[in-house]
Amino acid sequence: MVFKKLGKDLASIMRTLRGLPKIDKDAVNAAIKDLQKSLLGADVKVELVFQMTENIKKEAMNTELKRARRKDFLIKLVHDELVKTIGGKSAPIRIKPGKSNVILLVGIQGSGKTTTIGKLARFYKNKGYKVAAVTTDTWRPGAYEQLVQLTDQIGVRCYGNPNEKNAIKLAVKETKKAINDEHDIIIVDTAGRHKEEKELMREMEKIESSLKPNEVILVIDGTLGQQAYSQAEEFAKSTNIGSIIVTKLDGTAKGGGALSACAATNQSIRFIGVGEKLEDLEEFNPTTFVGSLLGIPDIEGLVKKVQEAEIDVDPDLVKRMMKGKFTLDDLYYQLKSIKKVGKMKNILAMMGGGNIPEALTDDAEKNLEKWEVVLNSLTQAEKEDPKIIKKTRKRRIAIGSGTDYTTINKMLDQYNQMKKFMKKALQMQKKGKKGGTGLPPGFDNIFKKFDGL
Ligand SMILES: Nc1nc2c(ncn2[C@@H]2O[C@H](COP(=O)(O)OP(=O)(O)OP(=O)(O)O)[C@@H](O)[C@H]2O)c(=O)[nH]1
Ligand SMILES: [Mg+2]
Repeated sequence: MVFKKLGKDLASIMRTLRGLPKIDKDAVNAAIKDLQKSLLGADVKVELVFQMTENIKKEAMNTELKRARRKDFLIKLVHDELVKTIGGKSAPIRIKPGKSNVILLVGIQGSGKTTTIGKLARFYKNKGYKVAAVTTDTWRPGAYEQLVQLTDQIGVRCYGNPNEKNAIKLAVKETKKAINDEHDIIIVDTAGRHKEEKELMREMEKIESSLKPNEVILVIDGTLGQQAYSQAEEFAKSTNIGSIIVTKLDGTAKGGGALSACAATNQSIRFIGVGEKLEDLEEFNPTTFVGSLLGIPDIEGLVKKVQEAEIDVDPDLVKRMMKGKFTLDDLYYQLKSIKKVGKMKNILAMMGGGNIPEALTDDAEKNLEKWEVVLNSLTQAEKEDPKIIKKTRKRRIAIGSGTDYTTINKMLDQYNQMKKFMKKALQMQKKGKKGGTGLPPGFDNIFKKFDGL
């Protein structure tokens, strides 16, 4: 199993934290100590481990929390630091539709390039693309046969010529053939061995400049651990590395080191190899990956819960909303504020009144820029009472803002929907007030702060 030891250690730290009645300084220190031990055990660089745990320590007790539980907050901190360390956001390979996309794989001898080409070809074929493989390896005995044997298993065509000894000529000629045969994705294998490393790098450089691939992927052996960093640096000097695939993570305890070292080169890790078979390739998504390591199935839910609980609610807006007042300006500024829709959704969710229609908030966020232009053409009276915006006013606004009726109508429509939603929420609260506060817990707390409400 991949990352068996690290996963076991991290899950155990999480279980301990979740079981504690209260998080205090001692609990944080104990968790940090265990975290350091498990990361160092997975070959993550010492400096990196200390930097990560220092960040967690600094924030864990010092951050003033609004509504989130400190326990959840600490788990989120650990999660966020781990995600950051192994690569941040995931980034899949960009495949341009209707074109022949050339992907070039480079890496040192035995890193797993040829095997990974078979795996990638299978991955993309299963997604419905017409895939081809090309070999340009003139050094390894039987390199062509190896790739043919792999691609035959999945019915993917392999281009190559074992009699051609010039790798650059081979690359250009065979890739051209694959393009003429209208393949969507052409994955090109390169040599890992050469008479000397410098020459290998020069060959890679030349192949890259003649093929102009959409993406150059560096294949790195995961068993290298943190040494992966210097290898990635070396390749980056001669080729335009776009991303990395880390292989052999199934048989090593140094996976944490390999992933964090690759992430430190500022390249995205696109896939990981987790076995010798063609199906042993996984798309790499740091968030999901860390989630599974921590052993909390709904870690994303927990992270979101903490984020939402910590969103600042503008007391003035809430006051106005409670009085049934809500202008176009309010809508606009709330959507524009840092957390945008999240913030608005949060306020509305706390007011109760059912689910907020997704389209409402999503469209609003998308159209924000256009709205800004429209709003600049409105009078204050129109902003405060958009009901008065009828046909002639709309005409004036459309001309003044250089937008069209559809944009104006859409904005008004969304405003009306939002207002209707709030009205319903307020009614529900009033009903509830007879028997109790009627306010959901989060809302209750916010309103305790305001006079006269
Ligand atoms: N366990 C495991 N083995 C792998 C993985 N990927 C590749 N291998 C094995 O690693 C060895 C080398 O793989 P190749 O694909 O031939 O490596 P290469 O980079 O093409 O090697 P050269 O062409 O000689 O440079 C083979 O025995 C593969 O089966 C993986 O994710 N897990
Ligand atoms: Mg090979």
